[in-house]
Amino acid sequence: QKNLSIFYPDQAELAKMLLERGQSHLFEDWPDAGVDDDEKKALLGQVALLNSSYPGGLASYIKTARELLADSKAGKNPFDGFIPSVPSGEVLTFGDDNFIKYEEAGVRQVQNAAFVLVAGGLGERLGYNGIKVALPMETTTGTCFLQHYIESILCLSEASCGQAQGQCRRDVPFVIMTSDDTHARTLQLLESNAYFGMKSTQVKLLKQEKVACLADNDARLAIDPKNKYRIQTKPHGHGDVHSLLYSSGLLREWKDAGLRWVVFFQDTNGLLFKAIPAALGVSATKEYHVNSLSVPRKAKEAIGGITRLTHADGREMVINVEYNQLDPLLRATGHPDGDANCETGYSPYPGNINQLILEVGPYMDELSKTGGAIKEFVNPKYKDSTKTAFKSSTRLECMMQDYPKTLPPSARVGFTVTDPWLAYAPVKNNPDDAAKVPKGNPYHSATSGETSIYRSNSMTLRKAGVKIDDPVLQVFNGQEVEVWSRVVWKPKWAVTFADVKRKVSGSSSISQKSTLVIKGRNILIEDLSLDGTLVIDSVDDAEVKVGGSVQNNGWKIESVDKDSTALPEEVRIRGFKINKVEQLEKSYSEPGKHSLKP
Ligand code: UGB
Repeated sequence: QKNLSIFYPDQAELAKMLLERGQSHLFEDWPDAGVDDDEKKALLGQVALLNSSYPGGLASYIKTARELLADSKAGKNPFDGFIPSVPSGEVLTFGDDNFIKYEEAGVRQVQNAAFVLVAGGLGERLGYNGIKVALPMETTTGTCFLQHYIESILCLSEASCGQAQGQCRRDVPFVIMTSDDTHARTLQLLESNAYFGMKSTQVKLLKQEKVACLADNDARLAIDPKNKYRIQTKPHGHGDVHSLLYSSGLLREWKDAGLRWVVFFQDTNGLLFKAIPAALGVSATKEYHVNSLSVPRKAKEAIGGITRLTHADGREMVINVEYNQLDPLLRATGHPDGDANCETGYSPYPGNINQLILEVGPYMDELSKTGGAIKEFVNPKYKDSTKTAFKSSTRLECMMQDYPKTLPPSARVGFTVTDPWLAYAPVKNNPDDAAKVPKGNPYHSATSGETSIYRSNSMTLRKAGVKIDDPVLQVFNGQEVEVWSRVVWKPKWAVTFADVKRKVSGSSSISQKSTLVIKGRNILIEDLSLDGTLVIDSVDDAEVKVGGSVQNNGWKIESVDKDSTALPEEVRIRGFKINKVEQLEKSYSEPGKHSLKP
């Protein structure tokens, strides 16, 4: 009370609100006014930020926290009364007529879409010191994730309006959600690379704030152990993206501009754009309000399972059940084997990869009601079975894929499943944890992230008629992976399977030891026999026919020691490096028709 006089009126109001909600401990043992006043005001400044960045403010946060902590203490099952079953969705087979039809429909929709990357996570599981979007997606070219994402969006939007970039009806908006952990470095990556070719005005960074930590079951806010005038904070989860899009006014802007789709994606999936056009096509054709892109999931794989939940009272929803909850839910509802593979070798529940496509109109309507608040959860680690004290402070969390939980039954919520190799290769696990992944399950590591890109590209070329050797098995950082020919192309060469098919003809072959890097736009592969490395580039208005026989010592993929500090972290976490021994490298800088036939 005696300190209230030092605060501005709005700060004093906030302090009173906290006192009324059982938070007097925050102000306990404070010296009299006149001592540490700046620090005391700084605490209230922090409280104001925590209050304004949470839908409903801190009062609502504390109320929800008390309810969820009570449920957790009582051992209440969040799925109480719900029976899980396998939902049906649109299953795509890469390259067949249906896939191509959806891809075409999806490309047409891109100019009506906004893209949103959630990149606020630091990636504790990966243990990498930089931001994940700056990691090379593959080390053949060293292209980082963010560059690939931006180039893919630009090329898709160009394909969508059928005109050169800059002449499109509008620039497709691209939003990146950052956090204190990633914001400055993401901005720096963009600025030092001229936004990878995107207009800086096209890119918006929205920073998520952390939320207050909770010290006990009464939801008393935890004091920062390093500073008694601060509340300890932790990330609230990727679900914040919805309230940020709403509170920033961007969603309204997009709706007013006539945009129809918001496409969400995560930080380290080098394959995601392979399936985005087809998934957008599914959204448009089926008029889905929510479309969740998914892949066949191995039992126990650390990705959520898309599940139909049916309640005795008639409620029903198709929703992600997070990987740590699927097994207990199944066991509690008559599936004694829990999270297990079925006869296909995969879990019957499709795997959620958090690539969501939401239709703007219904999304805006929903957020106008909720303010973007997403159903939260709390996961306290208790000291003992009495569940009266925590080992360390906890906080409320939310996930972006829980958005449909508040939707009415009339909402059209669907999902699209793609081939397992096509669209998902995240980089999430550090080498030691990845090496412990059960045999046959994806590693989700830097090693598998990169080798999966070569596999996906090689299989795509195979589907387009190129003869590609089978892969060999190799072990890097304790993980056995298939090593395919290192085939990489820039999005401007191909963003759809139709692009690949148009640019590949005749009878071509690529040996397993080979590397093919295609950088130019109009490179036509025709009767090429590659056994070595070929890197080919051209200006946009050149057309280059590439054929004949290319043979050289190529680029070799070589094991490295993950503990060798002489190597950069980006290399160590994948357990191999590319030794560039010999290559044929050609670049065509003049417009017109060219031919390469060594
Ligand atoms: N992220 C944020 O932007 N802010 C945050 O506060 C936290 C994360 P993780 P997770 O597809 O592989 C999700 O940590 O949460 C960003 C789904 O819940 O990599 O364990 C972060 O930068 C799961 O169902 O994943 O699991 C990153 O881009 C499954 O789909 C993204 O959020 C799984 O991803 C995901 O964060 C998956």
